Amino acid sequence: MRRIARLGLLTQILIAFVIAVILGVVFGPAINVVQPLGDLFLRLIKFIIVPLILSTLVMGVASTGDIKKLGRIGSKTIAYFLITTFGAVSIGLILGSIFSPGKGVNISVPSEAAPPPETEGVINILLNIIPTNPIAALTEGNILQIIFFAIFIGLGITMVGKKAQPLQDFFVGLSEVMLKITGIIMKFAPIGIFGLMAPIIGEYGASVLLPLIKLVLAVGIACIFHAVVVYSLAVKTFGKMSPIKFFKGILPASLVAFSTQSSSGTLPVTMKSCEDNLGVSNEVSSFVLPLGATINMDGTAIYMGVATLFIAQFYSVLLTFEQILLVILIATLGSIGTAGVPGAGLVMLTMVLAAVNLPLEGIALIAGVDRFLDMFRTSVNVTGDASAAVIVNTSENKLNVPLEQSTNKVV
Ligand code: DAS
Repeated sequence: MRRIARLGLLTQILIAFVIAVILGVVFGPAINVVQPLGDLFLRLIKFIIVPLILSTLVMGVASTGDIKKLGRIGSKTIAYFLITTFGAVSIGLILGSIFSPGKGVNISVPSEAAPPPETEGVINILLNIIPTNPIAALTEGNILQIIFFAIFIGLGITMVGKKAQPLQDFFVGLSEVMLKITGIIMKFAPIGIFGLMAPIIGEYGASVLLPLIKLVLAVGIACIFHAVVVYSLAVKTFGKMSPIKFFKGILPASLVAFSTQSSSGTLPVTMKSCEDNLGVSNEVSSFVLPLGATINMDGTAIYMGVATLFIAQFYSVLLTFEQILLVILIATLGSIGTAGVPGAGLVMLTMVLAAVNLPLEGIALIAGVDRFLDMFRTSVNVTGDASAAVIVNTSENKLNVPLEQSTNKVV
């Protein structure tokens, strides 16, 4: 047991997933006795969603620094982040519907999952984002209204500056506490995922896992498509840089991100690659890249799009157009709150599922392959941050070395 405890969390989840499949096949529906372990894990996840989103989102927005600094560079950076993230989740949804990885599995929605919300048209959905009572939004767990509330609190802190420092310190402290609690809860994840997965396998057989292979393929292809198409067009059009030069220059960081699954952990390599290989000035890279590693997660947004469709298809739930719009909105804004650490996207996915009332049990399905999905999404997160740095750098005419003379050595 001690040896397993030393293994990385995602490896432990993988082991738990395999054991769940084996015991589910061996014992069949009788394995249902372990279901309470899964229910306990789901309740713990639901318990942290609201305070985690609120604190990390306020922190993410407030971390953009003082409003004066936000000015020209900040507004360009954040505009680019939002546009590419919006595009990313849309690409994820398009490829998720083309691949339909979860289709063909006849699993009914677990009885305790809440009924789908009455969707009252696009205009009302957008109006309902604004909470008439933020406290009620928090107590009801209204995800979109919490995101709206958190973003405005973060902007308010940035605009007020020094006087709001105690409030910012409070949210910094709260986000640290919530991330610590998330870490504690995630230690229970292997057992929880075992308790969720084994009954599904026991009930429906191991064939329900086949769609997971399609899910990894769908996320991988969506990530590669987004990186190659969107970032090539962006760096060529706005960064005045050859896409070949861009991808060659950022490759070291993309590979480190793929193997560590951590944007924050890759940040030093991202900054060095941008400055040494892509001619980005230190002034731009030291503002854009740390901000990007905190709030710009295109790969995670793609993953949220594909995974949400996968779970809806898996449980044969047809999402309405308005719900799809909701997913795009929440994944775009919610990815701001995703931490640049391994597995963060899986926790934030619960926020999207909760908003469109999809069964959170779907998290257990995905958890077993989440490590592989995280490799792709983190690599895209980092590559997207670098594309923003190149574009902002060019628009600020901050090229510290004329591109044709910039060193071609790859760090
Ligand atoms: N692993 C996260 C990152 O470091 C992304 C995620 O989990 O979605 O960017």
